[in-house]
Parts: sequence; structure tokens; C-alpha cells
Amino acid sequence: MNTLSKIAAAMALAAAAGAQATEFRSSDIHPDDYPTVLAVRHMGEVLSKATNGKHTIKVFAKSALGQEKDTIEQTKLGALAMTRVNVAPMNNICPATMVPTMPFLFRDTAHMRKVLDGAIGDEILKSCEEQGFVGLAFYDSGARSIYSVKKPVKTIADTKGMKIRVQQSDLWVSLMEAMGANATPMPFGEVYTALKTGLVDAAENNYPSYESTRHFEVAKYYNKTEHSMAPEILLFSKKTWDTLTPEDQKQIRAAAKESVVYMRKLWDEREAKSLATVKAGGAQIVEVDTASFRAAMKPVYDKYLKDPKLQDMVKRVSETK
Ligand code: BDP
Repeated sequence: MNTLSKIAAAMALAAAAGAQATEFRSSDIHPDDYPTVLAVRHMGEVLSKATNGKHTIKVFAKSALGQEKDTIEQTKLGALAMTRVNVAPMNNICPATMVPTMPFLFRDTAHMRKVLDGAIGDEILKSCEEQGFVGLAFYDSGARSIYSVKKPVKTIADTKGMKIRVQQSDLWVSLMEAMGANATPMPFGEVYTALKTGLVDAAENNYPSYESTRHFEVAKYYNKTEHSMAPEILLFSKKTWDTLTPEDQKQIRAAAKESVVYMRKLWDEREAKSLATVKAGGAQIVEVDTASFRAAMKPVYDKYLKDPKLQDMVKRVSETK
């Protein structure tokens, strides 16, 4: 073969490879009926349709591929194409994800959605690229509140000395320390046993997670601290991404965006359903003096927002109407 025909043969091979159907594997720690899992499955359907079946997504739910820290690592290496995680385990990796995690930052759900749908959300997603992740979308995760085993939490005086499980993030440890509590970082899958055996006195999450994990059976007091609205994030492996054509990348981004709309509807329904389930299961919903918590959060902002860029981002969030 002469050089020209060799090049032509190599190009034909590459084209064939590009046209090959790819099944992207995606991970989630939640069960099959959880809104995040359903959203990524929906994204897969949209993508498959848009690419005439060339690209599909297979979601592995229920931690089948590991806890969030593991799947983040696999995604970075390109062993896994996608992972849906909370922003918390990304806080140490990609600092801008700390911004939407910040305590009492968002005024309400509408404010959070507006910020994450806009330029600030895009900036945060984009900032993970240097670390090996293409941020595709944020999903809702409602407001997180503290749920406790032995006694209710009504003011910040009640969290003093409490052992509270947090996600694996330094910011989260400080957040609990600002409440006077002792933070115990651990993976999600270990929390039920930790609550049951008394390794921790409390944990914190939204209604759907409190319900789906049955944590409400062991920690009956759901205290409405609503201290953070840390969203979910959908990450694509940069390593895998770079092997795709610009057209494929465009389709993947579009399908991810479409799944956000779908997810929000499911989320709103699930929050209401979960609240009803936990109440019926004996959980007590406790009203909280949130002002006492709010007033104690300055040290968290001071410690984690030293970077003027992040400070500016927080300012822009507050100014978003
Ligand atoms: C849930 C998030 C999940 C986190 C979990 C946790 O959806 O991604 O792993 O909280 O607290 O709300 O670890």
C-alpha cells in the first residue's frame, strides 16, 4: 500500500469507529425509582433518539459501581463514562462546587433553579473540566435538614456536641462545626447502620433520601433546619468526552439539559410523596429557629471563600432576583 492509500484506509477505519454504537455507563447510589436515576435514563432515551441509536446510556443504580467517591475516581480515569453525584464529594476537587453548597445561600427553590440554569451554573460546571470532568447538568436535591435519633433540634443550642454524619467534604465538616456539632464524614451507604448503632446521633438530607433509605425508621425527628440546598451534579468523563465528535458532544449536552426539566417534575412529586411516607411511618417534622443557625455560618463563608472569584460568585448569586 502506498502512503496515500494507507492514510485513506486509516481514515475509513476511524470513521467506522466514530459511527460505532456506544453504550455509556453511568452510576448512581440511589434506587431505580429515584428521580436522579430516572432522569439519566430519560437522558439516555433522548440521546438514543437524537443519534438514531448510535449512543445509549446504561444507568447502574443502587451503588452497583460503588459509593460516590469511587465512581468519581472511575469517571476521572475514563473507566466509567458518567456519574451522578451530589456536589459535596466534588467540593475538595472542584472548588466552585462549594458555592451552591454554602449554608443558607439560596432563598428558595426558584432562586436555586434560576442561578443554576444561568451563567453561574455554567461557570461552575465548566470549572470541573480542569479536573477531568465535563459538567453536564445540575439536578435538584431540595433542602437538606438534620434528622436525629434521640431528641429534636429546635435551635442551634440543640446541635451542640451532637455527632452528625456528613458527606465526604471538608466544607461539610466545618459547616457542622459551626453548629457546635461533631461531624463524622462517611459514605451514604453506611449511614443507616451508623444511626442504628449510635455511631452517630444524627444525619442530614432531603425528604426523598430520608425516605428511600428508611433512615426515618431509626431517626424519627426531622428538624427543618434547611441549612443547604447543595444540588446534584451530572459528570461526564473528560477522557471519554475527548474521543467524541463535536456533534456527539452537542447531542449529549442537549439530552442532559432536557433531562433537567424532566427531573424537576419528578422531584417535586417525590418530595411530597416522601414527606407523606415518612409522616405515616412515624417521623415527627420539627419546626426550627433557623435564624439561630443562619447567624452562626459566617466562619464557614470566611474559611472557604478566600478566593475572590468565589466571593464574587456568591455575591452574584445573592443579587440574582
Ligand atoms: C443525597 C444525594 C446523594 C448523596 C447523599 C448523601 O442525592 O448524591 O450521596 O445525599 O448524603 O441527597 O451522601
